[in-house]
Amino acid sequence: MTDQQTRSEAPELVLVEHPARRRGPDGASVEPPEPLPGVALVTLNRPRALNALSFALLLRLAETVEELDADPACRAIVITGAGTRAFAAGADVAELAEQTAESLAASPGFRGWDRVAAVATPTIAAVRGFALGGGAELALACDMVVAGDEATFGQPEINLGVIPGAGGTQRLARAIGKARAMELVLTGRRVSAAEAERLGFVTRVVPAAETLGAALDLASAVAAQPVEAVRAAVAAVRAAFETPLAEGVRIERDLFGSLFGTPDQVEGMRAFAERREPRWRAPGAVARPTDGAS
Ligand code: CO8
Repeated sequence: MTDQQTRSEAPELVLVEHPARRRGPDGASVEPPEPLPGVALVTLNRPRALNALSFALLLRLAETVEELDADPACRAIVITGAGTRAFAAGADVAELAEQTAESLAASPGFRGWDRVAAVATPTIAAVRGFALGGGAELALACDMVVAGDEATFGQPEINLGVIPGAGGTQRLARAIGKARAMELVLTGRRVSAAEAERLGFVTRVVPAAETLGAALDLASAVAAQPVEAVRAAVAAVRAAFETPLAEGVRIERDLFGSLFGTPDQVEGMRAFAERREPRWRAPGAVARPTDGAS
């Protein structure tokens, strides 16, 4: 992928910056530009509709993260929304209003969230403004969430006569517990970034203008770690969401074992013995320990 690459079919729906550039405290790229090796930035780009997730946008998003996931030079993905008002205000309600049970069942739309959640590369949502409905579900589908202090999360679907349909009832319940998830889903109440952090589905809250920069810095820190161990850790922690405890512990043990004999395991333990910093392998084609593990 090239810097600021877009696709010809729908050039404005999703933007890609790979490698991403470091941002300053105002959210602007630092000068001179400083590429962050291994970090990709994916921007939902329908700011006038508060980045509402139309079927076309979801498809493009899923394709984009999967392409990045297949690129060995990409070691962490940040997903954000264009503009300052919203990460994403949900699925596109105008489009949803025209659906039937049958058309939805046949639609690949739901798979957009699943496909983002399934990539082996760690993902970070950088949330400013509204993350509602499918937007909150997209943040929940990411591995970590960095939120601006004015961000607002919520599952307002009940106010539309429906329920969360992109994993919200499941991922939210697992992230914050049944009683709290039930209240948010049944009332549609919005929560602030501070409350979301207290509830446990936001990794970190930062001043709004610093959101993207903080998410990119976090991604950069992850991208600098040994890649096979990162992917194993991602798969193991995700397994905690997907499996009973005993099965998750078994998956963790298998992944732990799979790292022994890898160059970075040998280097990491040798560096410890020699009291020096480890020198991890540069990004490149490596086996993916997540295969079949999550
Ligand atoms: N879909 C489509 N357009 C939207 C959406 C949306 N979810 N949210 C905002 N917009 C549009 C508005 O229509 C408006 O467009 P226009 O200027 O052309 O009229 C523009 O964005 C700006 O919005 P507002 O004027 O409403 O801005 P406000 O600041 O007054 O309000 C809110 C901001 C509170 C975020 C408000 O826009 C709102 O409530 N939006 C809808 C939130 C919502 O209900 N989200 C849940 C949608 S359902 C869902 O996500 C289900 C997910 C599972 C689906 C699975 C499908 C396969």
